[in-house]
Amino acid sequence: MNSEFLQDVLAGLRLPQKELPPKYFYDAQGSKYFDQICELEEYYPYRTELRLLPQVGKELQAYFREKSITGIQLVEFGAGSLHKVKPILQELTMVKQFTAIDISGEHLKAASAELADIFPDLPIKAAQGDFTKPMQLELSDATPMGFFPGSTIGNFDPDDALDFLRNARVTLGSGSYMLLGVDTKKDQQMLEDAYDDSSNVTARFNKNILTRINRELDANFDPDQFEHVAVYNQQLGRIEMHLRSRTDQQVEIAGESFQFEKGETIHTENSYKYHPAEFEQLASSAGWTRECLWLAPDDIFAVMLLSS
Ligand code: AVI
Repeated sequence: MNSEFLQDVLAGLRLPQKELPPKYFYDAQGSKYFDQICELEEYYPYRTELRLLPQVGKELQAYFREKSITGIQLVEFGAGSLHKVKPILQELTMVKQFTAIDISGEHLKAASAELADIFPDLPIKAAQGDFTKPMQLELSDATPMGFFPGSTIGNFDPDDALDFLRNARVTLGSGSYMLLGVDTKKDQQMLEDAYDDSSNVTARFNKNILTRINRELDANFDPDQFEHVAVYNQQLGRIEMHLRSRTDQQVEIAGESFQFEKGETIHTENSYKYHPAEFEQLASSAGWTRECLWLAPDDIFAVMLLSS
């Protein structure tokens, strides 16, 4: 049994507002559900950012040329399936080396091999590790640029986002750049629909964490007895996902009992949304300066270039 997973689950469910860390969504099934989410009509962030990236890559090439920068080493944080880096690599031809960092070594190896088929002349390195902490990477003398797409930074609480941005500066070193995808504040209905889609894929993604706990931690959740909830918390500027108990019930996990009252929730994820100026302020507290900003039509998604 994975003891860190068990300890995190027990600690989260002992809190007055029960919670589970969202990083545990992503077992093999959860990652498949997430890929399905990215295909949904309602989930605008994935396709909106992907459509913006060819233009971003093209303009970055001109931007760096103007600064007499001739070589970039690109470092993707939390690289996952490496879909987003392709349009950047296609346009930003001055990338001399690409390093992908991810917690899951297996996934990373497969995705890196696929990328190597498309860009056979590009040196590609896969670094397994916790990218939220400072890391020692083998960097060449080309200018480092971090890449953190998908608005994954929105899944960190603002304090953790600040820590990540500070640590990324340490990992990338002085004179580095950072390219980030940030989901913006917008119409509440559009936000809530993106996290509570009509085909219930996000509901399955959310409940899958209970199935995973049952399988890996000797627990007896009945996922059908929980309901998927996604609400926009206006005050905190975040979508919150919860699992709401449909009834009074008791669940056993590795010998410990947990009581749920009807209507009580387990808070499973936050997805923070930022006005570009708000995010710029956060980045500046971590020592980064905003250099460029690309906005999707109707400002529904932002991509930002920061310099250290
Ligand atoms: C990975 N992350 C940026 C997604 C998001 O939009 O916060 C995770 C997600 N949760 C539900 N749908 C998508």
